[in-house]
Amino acid sequence: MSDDKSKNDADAVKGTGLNRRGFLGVSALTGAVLAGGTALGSAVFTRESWAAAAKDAQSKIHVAPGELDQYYGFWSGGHQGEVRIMGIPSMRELLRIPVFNVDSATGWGLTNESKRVLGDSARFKNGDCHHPHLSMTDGKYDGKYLFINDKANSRVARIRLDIMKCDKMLTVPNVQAIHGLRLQKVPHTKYVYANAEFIIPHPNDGSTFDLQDKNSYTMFNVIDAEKMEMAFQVIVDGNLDNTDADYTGKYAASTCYNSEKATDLAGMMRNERDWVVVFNIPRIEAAIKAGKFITVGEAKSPVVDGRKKDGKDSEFTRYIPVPKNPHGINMSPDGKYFIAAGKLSPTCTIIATAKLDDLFNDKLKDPRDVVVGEPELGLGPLHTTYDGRGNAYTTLFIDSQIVKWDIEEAIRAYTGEKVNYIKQKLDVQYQPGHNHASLTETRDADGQWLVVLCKFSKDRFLPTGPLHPENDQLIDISGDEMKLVHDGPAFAEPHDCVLARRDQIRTKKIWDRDDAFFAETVALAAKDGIKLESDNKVIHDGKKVRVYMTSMAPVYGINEFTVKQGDEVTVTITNIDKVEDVTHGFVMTNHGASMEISPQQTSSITFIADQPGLHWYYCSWFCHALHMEMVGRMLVEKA
Ligand code: RUQ
Ligand code: CUA
Ligand code: CA
Repeated sequence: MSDDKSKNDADAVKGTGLNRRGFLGVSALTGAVLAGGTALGSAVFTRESWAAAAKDAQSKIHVAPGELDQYYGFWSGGHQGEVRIMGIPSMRELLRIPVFNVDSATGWGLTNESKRVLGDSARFKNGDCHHPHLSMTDGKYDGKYLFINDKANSRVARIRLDIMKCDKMLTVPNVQAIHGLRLQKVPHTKYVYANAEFIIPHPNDGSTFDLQDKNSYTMFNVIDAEKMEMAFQVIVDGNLDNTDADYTGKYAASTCYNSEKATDLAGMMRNERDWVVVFNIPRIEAAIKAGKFITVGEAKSPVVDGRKKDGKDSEFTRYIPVPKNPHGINMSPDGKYFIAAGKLSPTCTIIATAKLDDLFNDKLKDPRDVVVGEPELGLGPLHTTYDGRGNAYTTLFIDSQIVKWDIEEAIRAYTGEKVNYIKQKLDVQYQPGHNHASLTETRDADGQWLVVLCKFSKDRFLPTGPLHPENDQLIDISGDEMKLVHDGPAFAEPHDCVLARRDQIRTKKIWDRDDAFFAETVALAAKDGIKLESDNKVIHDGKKVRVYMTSMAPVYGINEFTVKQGDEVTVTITNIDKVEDVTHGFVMTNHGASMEISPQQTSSITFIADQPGLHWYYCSWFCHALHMEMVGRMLVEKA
């Protein structure tokens, strides 16, 4: 098949740097991005050839009406701020989980329960999710949590997978822009590893722009996954981009593209090599236990210094030089290798985890001694994923391709042996960022499906005006050859995704009445002497009015209530329906109040009754033949 073609490409890059896409050198990368990705590689498809391939693929991905998908997909919603649940292989969107955004349907960001989760950061209405990851026990998904970063406002959130709601959120102190996020795999997800991308001065008090000063740095952030509190932070040289963890529980590794500590594009591309930074977690834990840490600013979380001092490594970190502005770093499912993608270099760097102990015990002369391979793959390598059969799949942003390559063969080639480690290059449409093979980041990597998140869709869908959807493509990797089987338009901007087998995710059908998600609301009601499952009562407490009611299709427990203009009204509704899928809503017209109340859930919302008059409230989730009639009225008397 395309082995020869691939080889020619690799040779061409190695040699003259001139091939069919030779006009796009490294310096043109940024140009290509700015020009909206003019570099489409050999992606010359015809409608006819595409249609033929699609017909063959159709049978593979067809999930008939009433049938269920094999896998759950969890997609980041990018700067839309949410997480999306997908079915694979149908690529149908099942549900959205609002996290860092405000959601009108569920009332996320509006209800008291969601505001408690959002905490101080409830003042932000935006977020920028990149990396959703599922908690693990012994390197396998355990179905408990999903964690997601917010680059925009430096947060990390946790989603409970049993109810598919965000239940905790943490603003990481003293850093800017949480980007790379991965989880400890072994023995279990005790820690969330979160990279802060941008270097800032400390204290960041408005007195300087200077990044070269020793008080300007960023940190590697480690969060206690169960408590969702800071465990510790590590000061680093340079900046941090992506991260991953190994299968011993001992090491995490992050890419750094700004070893220059530069402030502009040219400066950030000055060095031929930046770093993969490796963190020795047990050593950091030991230092903190021994009280050998500092704190930064007002935050109480322990901080250790992982920077080099006078050219000497700290005990906590090692800096491995890798080319050039590296981006993704991905642990292979056999636990043997961290593979870092070169981005501005056409290579990936293979780091052997078996050599990391020696690296930290200073038994190696050169940190590059842990590098066992550096295959040339194509232009703009960003992320790598695995099929569990020894193959790696790397996205080539500039080439608009996925390259499939054999890891062990690439390692042999590094020793000088003549092997063609490149197995196939497949055009994708267009400019792929992340890719993700089914269960690839766990011991269960099964090599069935590969999702490719393409940043440009161009001509693949009906035109939608200047703003285009992205294109999330599905590739069958179960055979020897990669086959593109589905195009999926997606709204801004799925950065990354994970796939889990459907038996690994177990959700509740209706809420438990003692669920922690609304426990505080229940406790507040108890103070008013209210039994939420049965009581319908209005309590006037000075300028505060608390309305407690039940909902059961198609009626609210309270049909009308009266308040005074300027009162702060809190409506607390308990859905006493026990029927799966019978969700009610509550919308108070002209007050910006809207929320979901699923079976056996309690939800509450607070607003100011600032407009005298009669205001209808109604159920917003279609629940019954008489759903339209599920209404009530609030009378606001003039102050
Ligand atoms: S990073 S396109 Cu935000 Cu995951 Cu690589
Ligand atoms: Cu209750 Cu619609
Ligand atoms: Ca750089």
